[in-house]
Amino acid sequence: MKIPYWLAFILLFSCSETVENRCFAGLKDKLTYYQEKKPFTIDQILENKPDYLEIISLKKYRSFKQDSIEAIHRYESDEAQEERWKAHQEEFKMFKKNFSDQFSFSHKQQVGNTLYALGKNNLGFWLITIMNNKPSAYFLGLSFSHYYINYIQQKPIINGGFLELEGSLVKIIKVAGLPGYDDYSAISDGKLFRLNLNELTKDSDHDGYNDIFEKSFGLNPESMDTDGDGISDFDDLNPMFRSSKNKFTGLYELLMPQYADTEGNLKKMHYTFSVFENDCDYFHQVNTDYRILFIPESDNKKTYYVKLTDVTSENISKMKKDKKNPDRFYISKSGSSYERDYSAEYRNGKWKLEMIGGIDI
Ligand SMILES: [Ca+2]
Ligand SMILES: [Ca+2]
Ligand SMILES: [Ca+2]
Repeated sequence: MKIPYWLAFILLFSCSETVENRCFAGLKDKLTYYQEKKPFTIDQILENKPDYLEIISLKKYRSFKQDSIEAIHRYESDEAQEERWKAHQEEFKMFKKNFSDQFSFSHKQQVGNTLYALGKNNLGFWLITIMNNKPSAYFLGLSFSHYYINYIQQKPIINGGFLELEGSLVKIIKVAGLPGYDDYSAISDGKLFRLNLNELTKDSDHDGYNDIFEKSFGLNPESMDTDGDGISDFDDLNPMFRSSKNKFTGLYELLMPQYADTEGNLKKMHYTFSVFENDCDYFHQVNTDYRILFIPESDNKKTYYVKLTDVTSENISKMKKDKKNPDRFYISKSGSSYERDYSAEYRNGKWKLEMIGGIDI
């Protein structure tokens, strides 16, 4: 099909976004409010499930309700809870030693020289292995918006060449008046999630992150160094974009959450990421002392995984220019329960931040 010249011109023009409009909000820009997405139906989940996942219906199973109620131990005494905590610490000692607090662990199993466990963190589920003292973690790519994995499973999770997890298909229900709080309900109970271990552990570029992880978050599974800055994806604290130093990276660095890291452990935490949804090039170029990933703002640029799964916890907005003072900008920072609005003025090579508003939910 041939397209007329004038149409080609319009298409070209509308596609070429500039740093200017990726980083600075125009006066005409309306505030975008969080829009709740309609949960998937069972059919939609099954149609969209990853290729490497097989979902089998079980005849005998623990229901979502039974499993989630028993996992809470709500009516247990303090002593019993402490006992349970100690036993868990002991059982997962080897995993804590190798991964510190990067995951919550469950489902331990030993096969030959390899220790297995299921790990969960803010990004999702992981298969954790310690093979001859070498620790690894493989991202499952199963969104917790759709997949619930039982806390208690009688059968071993590793069976032949497969990872087999019992659970349910679920949907998230937002609880009114409790922002950031998700409640789940099962839409189909009694499922066995079966993943081929070879596919799950595949790391085509040998950088230490499995292909599923890289594809889920928009890293390059075929390149050890996605942003080409000479630091491998596994060791790069900002693996998606080259870091740089300028006036505006300085502003974003100032607003990013700060974490205490007295022993320099954050660098070693290869599976702990803070995720920001932002298209601004300056934000992408920040220098950071903990791991970060970025998600595109527009839904059609997002990977399938992050489109479905909310992995962000805090966010920083685009900047807004002051009409009169070229050195003054407005910017906000928000989390699930707060927003802070700042006026930022650049004077003598330094940013001066002043809080000008905000809300607590
Ligand atoms: Ca890789
Ligand atoms: Ca890579
Ligand atoms: Ca790199």
